[in-house]
Amino acid sequence: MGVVNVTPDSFSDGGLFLEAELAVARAKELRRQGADILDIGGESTRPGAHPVSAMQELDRILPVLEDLRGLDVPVSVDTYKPAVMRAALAAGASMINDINALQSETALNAIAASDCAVCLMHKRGNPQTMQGNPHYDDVVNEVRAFLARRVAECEAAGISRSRVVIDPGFGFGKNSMHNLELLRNLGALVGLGVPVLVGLSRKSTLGRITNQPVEQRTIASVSAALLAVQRGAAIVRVHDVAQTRDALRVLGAFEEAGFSFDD
Ligand code: HH2
Repeated sequence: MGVVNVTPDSFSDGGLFLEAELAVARAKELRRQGADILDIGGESTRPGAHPVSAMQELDRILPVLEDLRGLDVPVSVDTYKPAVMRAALAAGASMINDINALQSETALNAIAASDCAVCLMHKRGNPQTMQGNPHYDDVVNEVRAFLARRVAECEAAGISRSRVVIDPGFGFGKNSMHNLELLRNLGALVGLGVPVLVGLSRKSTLGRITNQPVEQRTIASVSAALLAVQRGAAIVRVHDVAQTRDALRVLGAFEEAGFSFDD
């Protein structure tokens, strides 16, 4: 999944693709580089970000969606607002990526009324507050239980499991240790039986580990994506598509050759 942020303030590519033409060109470039899904976002959710109105978000993403209609790749929209979900689906999006796991009022209805795919992400708190000393007794089990509950709520609302993807929400109310624990135990989420999406690309945990600024985190991000896929992630949400694709090709070739990591 290749990320295109149509925002002025995203932590890694804020302001680069705010013009619709630039965002569309970036989306097409990521497609050429091998993205199987494009994720378009019109509001930053980095720690400390300020929310924008549904109208502002739509002003940013609708021209991009219109232009991407007919491209040979599914388009996802990163939003937690039901009004944006509805308009994005009407404009051709086929997936909604919701960092709020469809907990906003009427979000379940908006998705149930369509046949789109949906990503349910775990987070603790909101972007303004979420990095203020997050605490868990058992991060893996707490995140797992939350996601299992949200998948069940979706099913009860008429959204079949076959449309659902889950995501532990790296960095959303989690410190570096929580993130690493979740990555190491990704199998606990894979065991829920729906595809798992992982978004670690360029995140501050990788900055802390490598001591690199956000624009120098490609190698760390590719390494994290590889670890995630080895542990069962079905989708990795990344900014550096070409580099990630090559790494995943090596892993794919290794696995196809019949070796395993126990060899
Ligand atoms: N991370 C970000 C945004 N959306 N969605 C999912 N499902 N999982 C994630 O880990 C995730 C996400 C944050 O990254 P980015 O979009 O690059 O930055 P910003 O929120 O500042 O636009």
